[in-house]
Amino acid sequence: MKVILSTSNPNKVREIFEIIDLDIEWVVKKIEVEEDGETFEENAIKKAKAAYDLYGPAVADDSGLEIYALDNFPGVKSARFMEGVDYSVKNAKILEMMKDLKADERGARFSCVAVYYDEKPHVFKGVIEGKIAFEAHGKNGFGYDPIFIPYGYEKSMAELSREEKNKISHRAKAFRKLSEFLSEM
Ligand code: ITT
Repeated sequence: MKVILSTSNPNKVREIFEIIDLDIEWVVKKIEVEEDGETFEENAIKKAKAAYDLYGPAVADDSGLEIYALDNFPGVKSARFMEGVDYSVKNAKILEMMKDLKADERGARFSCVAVYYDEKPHVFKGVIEGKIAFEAHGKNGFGYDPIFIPYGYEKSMAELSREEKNKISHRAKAFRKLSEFLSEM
């Protein structure tokens, strides 16, 4: 079976290939879509449908960080917040915005909505709860991983190995469900 993986983010591609172990011929495509939805689900469906309309059965994800004390910022704007600027600078900016918040006021979560589109959308969701660190740590992963400490851990997501992140992450949870769905088709 051939499936399009629609994303412009090579880190997502790597993680998704590490999570899904199925006999599928993946074709990665970058398709420009305006991500103007109000939810991860709306945007993920939009991305997957755009790929499906062009090439056939397709997978996409929309994901991001939601910080409770900041009204779920950056949320669906996770990729567009300070777009074009290095994540070390974006992460420093978030830490600066949160400098007066105490440990118990730093709750946050990563969400991922993965969509398989084939005539209609099939939607799979994953969330990981945690908190925002006081300093950025770690070099693994990507994006906001250096400032996110998963619940039950004392290190950031960027200090976890790939295998550890892929056991617990929002993306792993969503894509394991998607993988199970594809394996039963
Ligand atoms: P595509 O839309 O082309 O797939 P993107 O990077 O623009 O790629 P999103 O619109 O889903 O993807 O934006 C998600 C952003 O949220 C991403 O750029 C990161 O900044 C952040 N993010 C998502 N998952 C993450 C993860 O596992 N670790 C760290 N940051 C993550």
